[in-house]
Amino acid sequence: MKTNRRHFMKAGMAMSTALLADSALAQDTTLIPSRGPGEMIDSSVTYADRSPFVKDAKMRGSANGLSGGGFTPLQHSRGMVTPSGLHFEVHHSGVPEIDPSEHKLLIHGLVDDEKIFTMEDLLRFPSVSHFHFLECAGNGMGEWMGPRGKTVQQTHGLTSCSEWTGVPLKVLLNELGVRGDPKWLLAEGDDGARMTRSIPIWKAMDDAFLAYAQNGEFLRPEQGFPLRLIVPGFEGNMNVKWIRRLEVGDKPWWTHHENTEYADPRPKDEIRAFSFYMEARSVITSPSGGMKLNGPGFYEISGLGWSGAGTVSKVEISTDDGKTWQGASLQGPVLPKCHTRFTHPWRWDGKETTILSRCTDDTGYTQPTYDEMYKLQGPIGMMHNNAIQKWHVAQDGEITNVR
Ligand SMILES: Nc1nc2c(c(=O)[nH]1)N[C@H]1C(S)=C(S)[C@@H](COP(=O)(O)O)O[C@H]1N2
Ligand SMILES: [Mo]
Repeated sequence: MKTNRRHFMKAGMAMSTALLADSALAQDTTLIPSRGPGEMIDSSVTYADRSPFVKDAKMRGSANGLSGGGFTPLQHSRGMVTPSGLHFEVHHSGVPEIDPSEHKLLIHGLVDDEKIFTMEDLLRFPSVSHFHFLECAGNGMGEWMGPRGKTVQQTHGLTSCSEWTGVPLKVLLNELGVRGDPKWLLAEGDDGARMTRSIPIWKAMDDAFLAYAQNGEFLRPEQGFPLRLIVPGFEGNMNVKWIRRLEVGDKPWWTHHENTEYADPRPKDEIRAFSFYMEARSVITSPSGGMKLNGPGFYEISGLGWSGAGTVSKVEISTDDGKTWQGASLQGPVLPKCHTRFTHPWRWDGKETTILSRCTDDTGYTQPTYDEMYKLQGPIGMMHNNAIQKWHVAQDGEITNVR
């Protein structure tokens, strides 16, 4: 690390001296700013686009009729925020078109006052803004049986991170007054799938909120416009989009998704329902599958760590297939239930190797290996795959998924 920094500083100093002197470099007219005015400001543009030179960061769709969505191109990600237009999507029955002036939210069940809220009503309540990751429990599902995805977009692209703004559930529930012995809250979406999930009331009263905005603007239709539930750190499926109904009750509803897809197999024919937490996980996004290193030398290893149970406390990197580990730098901000960017300086010697990362959160939990996951879930587990990801570096610099 020290030698790298010194190397950079030397190079930087050499550069500034060269610019000061009347050197050949300074004579190079291509370095002298001599550009005329740029394009005129187009007043008809209402939403600006990216540079035409930025072509690679694209969503990868996996549409399969109405059920499907898109994967975030994590290999091109920088920092911790996902641009709204690159946020992954999972829809069980397509994306409904909802006019916010007609959208309503019913809150009923074990409350003193049942009530229907319009969007206008909800926008008048005290709001919060929080950065949180959102991850589908099926992220990396295809990797259970072996390395399948070529790129990190394919292996890990069902996680994204946004700043979400909305009204805390506790504010609304306190406004209506809960009665009896409330234990659970049912959330129902207004799409064809009528996605319905039971949420424990303690979580509703803790940090769950109804979001109407994402990264400073109203939600994208695909993210649940005009209103969605954000249940920080819990499996993506519980973050019900296009939400239209909340019911307070004293037991879970055992809805379709709770009984089937989102229950996890356990040894001895057991099933774990209500997994809730997306546990600590990390992945190296650069260099990652499908990339090629351009010869030996310095590379920055960069990636993302996150935990639905709390805050990332450390990410460790191995550049020798797990024999030795070193702590990565956390770029910050390091926030709870949020993507955390890590970096690690690496000098590749040009030899074949395997690079991997593992994340530990502030509960003390460390991301497991595939062997450890198999013991827990069996080889046919599907959901909640948070195992350590390995990228193989070939002698020619080619990076491949060996997971
Ligand atoms: N109403 C509704 N809510 C939904 C879904 C859906 O199909 N309908 N998909 C769920 C699933 S499985 C996930 S992983 C997240 C994905 O949220 P995103 O599309 O905003 O990334 O939304 C959840 N909420
Ligand atoms: Mo999901």
